[in-house]
Amino acid sequence: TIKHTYLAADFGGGSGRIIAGFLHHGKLELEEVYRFCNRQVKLGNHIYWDFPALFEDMKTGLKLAAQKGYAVKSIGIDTWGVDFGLIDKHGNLLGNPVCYRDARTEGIPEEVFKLLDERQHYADTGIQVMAINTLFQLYSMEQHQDAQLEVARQLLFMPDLFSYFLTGVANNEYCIASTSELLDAQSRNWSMDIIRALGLPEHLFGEIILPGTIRGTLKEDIARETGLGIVDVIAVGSHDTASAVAAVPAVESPIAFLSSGTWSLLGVEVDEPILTEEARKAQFTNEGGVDGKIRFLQNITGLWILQRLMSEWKACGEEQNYDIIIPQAAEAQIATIIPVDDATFMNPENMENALIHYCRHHALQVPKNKAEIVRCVLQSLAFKYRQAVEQLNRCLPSPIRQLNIIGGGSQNQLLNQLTADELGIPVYAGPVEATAMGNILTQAMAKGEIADLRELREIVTRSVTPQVYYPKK
Ligand code: ADP
Ligand code: LRH
Repeated sequence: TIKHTYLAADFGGGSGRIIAGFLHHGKLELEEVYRFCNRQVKLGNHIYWDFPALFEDMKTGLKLAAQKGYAVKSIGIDTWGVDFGLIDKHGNLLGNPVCYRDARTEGIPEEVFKLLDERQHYADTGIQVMAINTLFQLYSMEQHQDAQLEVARQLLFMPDLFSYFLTGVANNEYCIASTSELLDAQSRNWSMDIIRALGLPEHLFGEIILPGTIRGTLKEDIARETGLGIVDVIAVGSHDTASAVAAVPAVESPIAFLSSGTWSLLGVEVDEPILTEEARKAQFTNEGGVDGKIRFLQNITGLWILQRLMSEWKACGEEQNYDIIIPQAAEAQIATIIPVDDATFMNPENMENALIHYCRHHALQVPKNKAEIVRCVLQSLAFKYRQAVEQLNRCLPSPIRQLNIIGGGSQNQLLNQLTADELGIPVYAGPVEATAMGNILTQAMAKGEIADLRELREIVTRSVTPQVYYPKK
């Protein structure tokens, strides 16, 4: 029998994957078709993403799906936030996208807020000021008279860029555009006032399209090369966190989530942006969601620290396994809490050295082995989540009563339990591939198979069984 399939291309900070989704009898079944590494590449003075390799990896996954004989209805793409590529007048990519961890934005927010009033800026955009945001990357390029910026015709965020090279259609999806810090939170369109105040080229910013819009069809050469034929490419919540939040298996209001991967995105879904001084001071952001929703959340350094430690330890010759190290960390005893968002941990040459150095310099008990290091990182994350939830609750009419943890990090049983213990509320863990689910089901919504976000979440709820963790203390 022919299997009708939606394909999600999901690019996270740590890995990318092509996932096939089959929707029948109101349930969604997933199959991982292909997974590949997403690496930061240091070249000269900058850190880049390897866009050509990622594009090739995506095509490999699409080919594999075609070889399986699936009848592919459409493809949706989501990626991490804030990064972008610039296109020239011939439609060529001007350079490899620079990674948000690059040092080019150091000190740039301070420069920008000589031109813009920081309070007013938050009231306008509703976005948590982070140096990694597109606004600061662009302003840094502008300040350095970057040659690419001078000749660029259009800016495409990562999911827009992948879609563009698949279809030839160049536009900007709303959810990912909201991570730029250049949208007006109310009109949900470009803030031309900010763009002009910073002297950025106005023509870079294209048409904003909403999740559920058909971007175009595969270009003929790609259709042939992949063997997929002429298939629609649909704009989904193309910021990975937007797709993940769409697939939270809950319908209670407000939906409280922790999207746990390279980053920890902790917040609630609301109908309108919260643009108060309290929200600004608590460093909450209002990012665009699927079906007109707003994701009111805090960007917290997440499992990045652990990811880096694991890859450093692996580079020392020993294969690393979460299923071994996490139970060891559960047995370890160390009181140290580090501030996970400290700049030290943003992109150190060596994460283990950075962590040990931090402890020594702050008179904290220094972890003696891997298990203690992992324990220290996980309890520091849980501690940070508690602070974030306390701040979140102050911005809401009533405190959240449960937290849904989704994404790869929801497999971390120790972190789930520590989080429940810190927050004093039940934690529901899963699904692991929430992002792919949200991506796929938003395509199904565009194709008329699903009516709205509520129905989308009912399908997720029917398809997965989250693990519950109750607070022990
Ligand atoms: P991203 O989309 O940002 O790349 P993911 O949602 O794929 O992130 O989550 C990746 C994280 O999931 C890893 O950093 C790791 O901490 C965690 N993880 C992956 N596999 C496991 C596992 N088997 N057990 C516990 N944690 C895991
Ligand atoms: C998580 C994420 C997060 C931020 C960061 C840059 O993958 O998308 O929401 O935007 O990457």
